[in-house]
Amino acid sequence: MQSQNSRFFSVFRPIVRVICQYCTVAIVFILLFFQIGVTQEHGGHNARKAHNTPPLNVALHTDPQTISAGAPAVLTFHLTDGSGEPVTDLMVHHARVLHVLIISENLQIIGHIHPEDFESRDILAELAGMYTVHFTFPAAGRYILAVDVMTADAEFAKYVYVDVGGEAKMADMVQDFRREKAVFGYTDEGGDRYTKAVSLTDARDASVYHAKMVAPERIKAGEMVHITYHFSRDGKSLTDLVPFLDAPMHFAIVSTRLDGVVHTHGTVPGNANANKMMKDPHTGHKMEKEPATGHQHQGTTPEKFGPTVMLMTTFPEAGLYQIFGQLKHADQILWPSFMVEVEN
Ligand SMILES: [Cu+2]
Repeated sequence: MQSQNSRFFSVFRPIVRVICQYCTVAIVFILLFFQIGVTQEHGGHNARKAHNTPPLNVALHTDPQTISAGAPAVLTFHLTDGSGEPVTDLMVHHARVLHVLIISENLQIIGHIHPEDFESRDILAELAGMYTVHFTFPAAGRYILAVDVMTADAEFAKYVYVDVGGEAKMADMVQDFRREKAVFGYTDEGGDRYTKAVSLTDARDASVYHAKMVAPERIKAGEMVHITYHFSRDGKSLTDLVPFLDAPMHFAIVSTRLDGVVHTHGTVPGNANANKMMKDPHTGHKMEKEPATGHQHQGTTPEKFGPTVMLMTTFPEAGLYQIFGQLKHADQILWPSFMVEVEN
């Protein structure tokens, strides 16, 4: 009986061996798959902590090489990795593949543009890591350009400077600590686009809104601050603000040091109506960045909201900061900007 049994198994032994080999290969594949999945997940959420986060370099080429105030300029950002290879795996975040915030050294002029905003967008060049935007700098002087991108590995905020020549001199910086202001609406160029420079003192052909900002009397460096905005027009609170680039409100926070730009987003208080929410793809995204730099994501955006929008942020150092805001009502884009002093 025993010998018959072993003969029986000897017939099946090669088959069993083959099945076992297949099983081993399958298990190895399954383990590898999970390992890769976990690594990517980890990379996405703790990008800055991961040792293998590839560096990203941004070089700016301008045409013309020397930019003059009032003359159109072509700005091409060349994105490369640590070994000089073009970075081509950019992901769309906040409805754009690459965000450029342009802020003048007097903290009075702002631009917020993207390659997608221009009909001349060149996809082939982008595949070689070259992203182009067009901008007319309205006054001579220094500008900081913040470039925000997101890859599968991490989010990056890079800064470059542009020195603009020409006749039109930049106005002196104004220390304006008013907490209520008239805010001008600029007509959207379609698809959340507004490609021109906006000057805080410039109000041509613009409809008038009213913005009130409430900030703590004393703001300390390194401490989380809650700032509240309230928007109205003709004495009536606005309850039909609409999302702008996948957020209730965008912010660019810059100090007089001109050493960086915090690009962050507002939230709508008491935003609990889940049915009316559009999912923010970055909800729950834990940012592991050096303080005071980069793109921060918070919460979800309802289809209609107002009149209140909240900003939660931390100012890294003592100093004078301009908080440029950007939001949308109907087809009007508003740029409510307020100055705060931060102490140690
Ligand atoms: Cu943007």
